[in-house]
Amino acid sequence: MSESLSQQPVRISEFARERGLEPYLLQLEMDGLAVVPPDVHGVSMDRIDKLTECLLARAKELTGCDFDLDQGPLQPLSFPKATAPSLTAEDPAPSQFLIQQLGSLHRVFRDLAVNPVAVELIRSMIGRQVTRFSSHNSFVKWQGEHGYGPSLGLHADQNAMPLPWGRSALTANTNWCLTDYTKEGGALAYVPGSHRFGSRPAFPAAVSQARAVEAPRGSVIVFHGATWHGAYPKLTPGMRISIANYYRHQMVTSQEDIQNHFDRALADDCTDPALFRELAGFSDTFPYQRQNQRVPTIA
Ligand SMILES: O=C(O)CCC(=O)C(=O)O
Ligand SMILES: [Fe+2]
Repeated sequence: MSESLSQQPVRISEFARERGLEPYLLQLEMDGLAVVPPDVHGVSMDRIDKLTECLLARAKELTGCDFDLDQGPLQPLSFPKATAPSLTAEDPAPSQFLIQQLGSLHRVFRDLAVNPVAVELIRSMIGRQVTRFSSHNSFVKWQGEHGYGPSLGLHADQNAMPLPWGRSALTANTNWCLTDYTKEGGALAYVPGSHRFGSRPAFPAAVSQARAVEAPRGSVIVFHGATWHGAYPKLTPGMRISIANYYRHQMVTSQEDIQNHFDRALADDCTDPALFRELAGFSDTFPYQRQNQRVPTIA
């Protein structure tokens, strides 16, 4: 290594140092994923209870079905028939769905999206000034043999981006565990260090390299957009609930159109409105919706 490279200081922010984030920054660098416990991210277990309660209420609102944390859905559920013919003779019964646009649902979700520790770790991968929200979703799951099938649904969140991928993340994710994550209970699956391959998952090798991310309720799993991940089927009774607050580089399209369609008054109703506005991209130049450059006129 050249002298100038070897002498480059590792820059860790004052905030990261104060909050003891070095081990998590190092693990993100090495493995492309880190599990951060409540005493480090600072979200109380009361808040985790509140988030869970809001999601169970929203699940009922969307489906009409009652959900119980220990039992799962209390009535049988099916998805509306797809218009295209199914690839498999029999679709497995549904055992999960997404609750979307959480930021508009309740202030507790907006507070979570600007959690300073989560945002610091995400910015360490994407870039401090260029990090934006992509989407705020909840994965709601219950017992079911199939899950994502034999592939475990392994993917990199930045799969859609053209190759080659560089070192910095084009997207990065947080999965807040609102229930315990165990392998049998349908934990996230991931391939340690796969973000350094800089490519999409290679099958079938990826499946045998995958590990369960086991983590107690209240933890947040933070991962790089190039990290190969999926999930194990939920084989145990009861529910598995997470919140995926997903972030992007400002030049990457967002999943949810927060920049143009998010209620500004709601954005101001959270623990850090300035940060929320910045991550929402409200003041970004792109995409513009009208002529935004000066035009000369006859002098
Ligand atoms: O928990 C899951 O089922 C998958 C989560 C995931 O892929 C994500 O949040 O990007
Ligand atoms: Fe993903």
